[in-house]
Amino acid sequence: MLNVVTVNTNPYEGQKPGTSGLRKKVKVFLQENYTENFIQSILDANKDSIVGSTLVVGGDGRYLVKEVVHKIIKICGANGVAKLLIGQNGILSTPAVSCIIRKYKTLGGIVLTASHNPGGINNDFGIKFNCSNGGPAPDNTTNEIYSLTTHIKQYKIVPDLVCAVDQIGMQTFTVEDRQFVVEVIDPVQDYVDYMKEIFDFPKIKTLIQGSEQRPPFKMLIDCMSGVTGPYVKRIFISELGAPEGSVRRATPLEDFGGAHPDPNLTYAADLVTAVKNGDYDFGAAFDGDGDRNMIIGRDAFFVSPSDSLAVLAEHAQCVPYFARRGVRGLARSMPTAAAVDRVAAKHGKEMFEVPTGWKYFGNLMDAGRLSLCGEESFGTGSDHVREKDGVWAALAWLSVLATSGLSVQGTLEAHWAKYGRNYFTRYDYEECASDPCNEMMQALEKKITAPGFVGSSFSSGNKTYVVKLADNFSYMDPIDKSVAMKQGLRIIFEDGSRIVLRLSGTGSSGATVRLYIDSYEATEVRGDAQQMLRPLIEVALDISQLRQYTGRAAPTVIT
Ligand code: G16
Repeated sequence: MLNVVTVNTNPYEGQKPGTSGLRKKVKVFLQENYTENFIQSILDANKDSIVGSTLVVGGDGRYLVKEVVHKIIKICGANGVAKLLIGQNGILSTPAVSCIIRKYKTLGGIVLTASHNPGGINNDFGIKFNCSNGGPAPDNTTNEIYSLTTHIKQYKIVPDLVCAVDQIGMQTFTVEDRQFVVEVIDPVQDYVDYMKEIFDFPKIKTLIQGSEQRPPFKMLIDCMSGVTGPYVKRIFISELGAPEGSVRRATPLEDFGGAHPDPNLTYAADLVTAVKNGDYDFGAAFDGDGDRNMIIGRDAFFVSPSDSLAVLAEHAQCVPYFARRGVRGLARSMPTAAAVDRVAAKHGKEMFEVPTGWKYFGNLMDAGRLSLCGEESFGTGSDHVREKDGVWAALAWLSVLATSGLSVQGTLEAHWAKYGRNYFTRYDYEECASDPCNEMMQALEKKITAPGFVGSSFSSGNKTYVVKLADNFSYMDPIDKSVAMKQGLRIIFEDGSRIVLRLSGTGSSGATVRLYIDSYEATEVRGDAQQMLRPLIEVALDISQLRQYTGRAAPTVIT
């Protein structure tokens, strides 16, 4: 029999979850009781249902995941949790956690990831709680967790509980007078089974392997040394018959091989170069925890995440899951370009604009009003789970291409010819000093909400923009009527162009400023997004005084 020990502790400041969980430097989590406090607070926030419950636990394989899995086992055992479902060696992608929570109807799950942020002893770690719907906890739950961290005095632990998380199978422990079960599961099986229900694997296999009508479709998938490696190998190589060489960086590494596991043009530049210089029809990259994706075509033709969502919405019927169930509403986060809005309007679907953060899609999906959604931050997904899902997005694209016979570029060009094109760019200024950035946001909010700003005009190049609306975006959830305030400063012009500024909620130190520019051209004007948007970018830099406040002449990342 194992004993429960109650340990006295003191609160730490700053354990406030951001856009998606608590993300800090590893060394912050290594402070005495820091991690224990946060885990106990998660369990306490669920105090009415924690005893006798089942939770899912897993992470993206980054530095500290294994140690924290062991802490979670010991703390959950002490708090009366009946059962944990844990990915072997603590590995589970974020969408797989969501899938498993839903499939086994658990109380929720604890996800160990800092997503696309770098890993290793000197980099980032994160802990996130997902609820019984499989999605990231909503604001009221994360606020409750945070509040508990501010006055925690004790946590409970079973110090002598030793569990082999490398062995698949059931392990039962007697903790005082209770049975506590830890089931170590194959991290990929449930997820792969689900993908086979959602997609037509034989059809995608024929695309990849080629047929009498079509040569083999060549692709290169970059797992960026994150968690998706085992999922990608099982799905694309074992199930869909892609050649071994179709996959790169497919072994999860604690430090992602020193790389920044964020699938964008800057941090996945290796993939872009390889596809550009090689003979590939398709390229995809996924982030550390497998929820983000980047899609490129032959010659590294880039698909912006906003366009990716619009294309998948337009061709949703190519995916058997949607063909069977139909498509309800569509949604995007506020800064995401409005390409999908046009698809929704054309097909008569409800369209939602939510704040940045996947958690805001959950209620709409649970209420049966939302099927397909996405974010400019390389997130695309559907109501099959309650997280964005990188591998799902790649399979959805292959389903579209297998049906149409078009190339990636051909698909986009056909889409723009039909709907016009939203040009979009995002400028990231990473790890700036926090104070001047906060001052900048305050000053800008004051400026754009002052009388007379609406109706004023700004000129740059040969363009003049007249302000139609300017505010700090707030959102009322149509289902539970909860309100999220101050979700980003936006300036909308008469022609529908938009400038959006917000501070990132996923960084672990300093402030990251994100500037988003979205502009629509109804007729087919061919041009590079950076060139097309130059006048509006200049207007944005001028109104915000961003260069002056941040001291940065240029952004860290341009998407
Ligand atoms: C998280 C959320 C996303 C959101 C993103 C925004 O992504 O899950 O829904 O779009 O943060 O990040 P930021 O606040 O930095 O702009 P992830 O992939 O880090 O979990």
